[in-house]
Amino acid sequence: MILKSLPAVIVFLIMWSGKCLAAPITIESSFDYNTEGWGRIGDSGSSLRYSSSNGNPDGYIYIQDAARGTVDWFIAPNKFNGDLSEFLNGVFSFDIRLSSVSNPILDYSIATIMGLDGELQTKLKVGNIIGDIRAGQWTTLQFQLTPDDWLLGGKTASLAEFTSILSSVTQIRILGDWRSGAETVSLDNVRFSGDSYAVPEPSYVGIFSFGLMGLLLFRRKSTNSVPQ
Ligand SMILES: [Ca+2]
Ligand SMILES: [Ca+2]
Repeated sequence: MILKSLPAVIVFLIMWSGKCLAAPITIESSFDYNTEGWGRIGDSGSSLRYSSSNGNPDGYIYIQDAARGTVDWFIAPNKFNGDLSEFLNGVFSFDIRLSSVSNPILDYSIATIMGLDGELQTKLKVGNIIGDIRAGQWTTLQFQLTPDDWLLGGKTASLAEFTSILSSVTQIRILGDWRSGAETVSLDNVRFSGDSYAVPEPSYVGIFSFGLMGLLLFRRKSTNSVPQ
């Protein structure tokens, strides 16, 4: 009876061990001590700065926008680039703090993910959330790493397009220019989070299965040798 069910037991244990190998994965900047390699692109008069206190909590970075007409963006460092496909179905999140919410530029996307095959832009735009943001307070924004939260060329990306870009990320930008006019935009706790589902190594599965088979054979032999 035991041996008849052995294949089912092995399949179950392989599936179970695969689940057990799922591990949370994170790429994160919390700016505890410095800018962590973050940069800025945009207005030549604007600047990227660091503060060791008054973040959410502790350190944070901020852009002081000179308002000379070019959009400012925070640029993520290299650790946020490359193959991020393991984060598919995960979450991209960060905390933002605006010095002012008046005269918002309503049609700006909040963040972009550039890959070799295109640029994903958040469907969420300034105009969608500015009413929920209070000047001077931290607000957490979250984006699912699925096609539904992103636009590619103005349309919802297909899963294949989305995965392709996530597999070859060249730059991640977060909006540092939310209103018409000068402002200070602060950023903290930038995070990619998800789960990694490692496939069990064949050798590991083989050893595990042979071990299990040996154990069951031993048990069967022991049972058969019990005197009547
Ligand atoms: Ca911080
Ligand atoms: Ca501005």
